[in-house]
Amino acid sequence: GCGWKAAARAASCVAVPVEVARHHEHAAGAGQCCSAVVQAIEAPVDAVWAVVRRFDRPQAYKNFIRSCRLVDGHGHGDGGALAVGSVREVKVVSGLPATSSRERLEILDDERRVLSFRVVGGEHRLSNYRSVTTVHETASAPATGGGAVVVESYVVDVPPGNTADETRTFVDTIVRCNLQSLARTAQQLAL
Ligand code: A9S
Repeated sequence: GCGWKAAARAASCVAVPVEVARHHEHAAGAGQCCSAVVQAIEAPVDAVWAVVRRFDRPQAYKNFIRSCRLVDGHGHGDGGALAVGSVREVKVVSGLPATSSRERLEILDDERRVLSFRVVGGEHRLSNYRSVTTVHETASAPATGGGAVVVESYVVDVPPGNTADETRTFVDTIVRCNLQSLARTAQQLAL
């Protein structure tokens, strides 16, 4: 069971198709926790998705990431085309209990606007982190040329010495920061 249903209720203005909603239903095993964050964005859905889909450029909106490079898998060495199996290595800004993270692209669905990645290594405390990000269209405000809602859900191991609540608080904070920054980035792009 996961925070997806509560998140969906919070985003009651958006109709999420079942085939997209099911991506947010994480099965958290023993010693894991999961949650979801919802962010409304006053920008066209295409502008938001254009930023989110760039698995090779998370630093475009994730302020905790200093740099990123594709290291492995499909999509590496063929001009950088993004495909499931691509692996990125991100370097983290100082001040966090982490220095790097290695992440594999699990889903990139341009039609339904779904991106998912999984942590496969690195120096940090979020083992087996997996997230799903979906972008949805909302009733458009004419002045802003459209509106979007982003839903980001995740599942992760609870690190040794921490509780599930502490882990959710930590990760929710990072995800909320990322999605607020995504909103600013997409709004700039749409101007
Ligand atoms: O990058 C994301 O989409 C989401 C999160 C929660 C990333 C977390 C992180 O990259 C840090 C920001 C460095 C925090 C990882 C993998 C571990 C951390 O401790």
